[in-house]
Amino acid sequence: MFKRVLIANRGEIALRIIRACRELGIEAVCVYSSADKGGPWLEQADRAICIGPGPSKESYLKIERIIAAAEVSHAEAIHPGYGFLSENAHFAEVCRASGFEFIGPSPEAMNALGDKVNCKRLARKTGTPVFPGTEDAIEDIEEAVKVAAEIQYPVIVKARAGGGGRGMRVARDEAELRTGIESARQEAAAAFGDGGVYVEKFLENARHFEVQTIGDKHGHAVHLYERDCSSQRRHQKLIEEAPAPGVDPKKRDRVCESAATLIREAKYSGAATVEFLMDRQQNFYMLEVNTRVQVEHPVTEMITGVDIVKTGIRVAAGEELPFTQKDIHINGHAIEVRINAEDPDRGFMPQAGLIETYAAPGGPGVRIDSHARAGYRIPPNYDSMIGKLIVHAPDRATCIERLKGALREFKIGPVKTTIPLHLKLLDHPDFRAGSHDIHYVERWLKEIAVTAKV
Ligand code: MV4
Repeated sequence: MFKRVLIANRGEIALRIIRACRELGIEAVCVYSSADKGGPWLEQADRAICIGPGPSKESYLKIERIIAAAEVSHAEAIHPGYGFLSENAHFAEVCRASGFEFIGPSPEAMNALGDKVNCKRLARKTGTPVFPGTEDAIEDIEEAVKVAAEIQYPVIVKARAGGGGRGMRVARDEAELRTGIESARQEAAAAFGDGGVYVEKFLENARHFEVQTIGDKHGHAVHLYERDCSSQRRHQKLIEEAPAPGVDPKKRDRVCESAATLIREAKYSGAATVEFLMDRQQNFYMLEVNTRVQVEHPVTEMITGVDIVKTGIRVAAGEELPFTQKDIHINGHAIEVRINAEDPDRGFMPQAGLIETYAAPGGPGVRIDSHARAGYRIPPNYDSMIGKLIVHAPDRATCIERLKGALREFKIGPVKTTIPLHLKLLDHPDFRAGSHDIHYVERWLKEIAVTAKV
């Protein structure tokens, strides 16, 4: 096992990784920007090294500075967390070339799954369900027009290098397809330096179903079942839960096993998430693979009992997965809400500044992953998530009630947070019925904005 790991991240995920390191007897070295000086998680690290000023581009995204910090601290491995450099294959490559283990997939596996055209090709081969559409990136617009006519409109144009909703265009007829390909190409070239786009069938009113998987360097890979992440606004998830409500157990097993097969065939080691959309008939279509540990990994930890972060470190150190598929079972239900320092009444405006009041809930099945506390000043430079509240209970109905109780106990001020919003969302009839889709939050926000005006 590693003696010392460098954490190339900040906030709650840095703290989560520190905790995992501690349990494994590993020393944790944190890098931080000057905007994060005095950050509460840094107190828990064995060492903290300032790598630059507040803007991420000059600190958490500066590869040379992170490698230099790993060198001076004699770390053996680098954990990227999520965001920042976590899905950057070049960074994974530089870590390897500099003699540090990257805690995550090899650059080869990251490229094989991170490129959506390659990923879809491998998925077709392994029997992971995908949307019908063009098999390669579009070379000839007339070919794409032909495919769209076959699969029928509406279709969606997507960037092969994209993710999280950037570089996408829905087309409802041939004219929209032609302009959509052009504008998606331009956007993708500017955003990702790769103008490759492809076309597939567009599904309306879907649910977002994502399968947690984990592989080792010995050819083993398992799934840890799924999460439903349909509660989102502008591609920012608000509520995540596991398991997905109302899914047929046979269909669940089939799609989860197909996700494990996909990452096994990619020779993938570490945690990965295979994203799907699910339609009303519970047909599944793969969207993309996230080659990192995700924000919402705790709900999966709660229902499976697997420590995903610790296991990710173990497999990076060359250990075999300490369990096989038959050891993994769903126990109860878990829901996570993201506590963001944002004002939902003012367009979700980020709220930087001093937290004066911070009273956290407790009780059975209540977990908080947060770096925040009273006296913590939220810097303006990074994303607004200041913590996650995760609740576990024997069943979904109890879990929702337990979560509402915990949210009522949670007092944070004077900065505005998403706590009051969550209390309302958890009472939304569609969410309670488990029949919600990826658009219900935005639909509901529009409705209440109209009601507030009259
Ligand atoms: C889609 C889709 C409908 N049909 N693909 C958005 C983010 C990116 N991961 C893929 N996305 C979508 N792809 C097809 N063929 C609808 C979305 C989508 C979405 C997906 C998951 C969660 C929220 C979403 C919000 C809007 C659109």
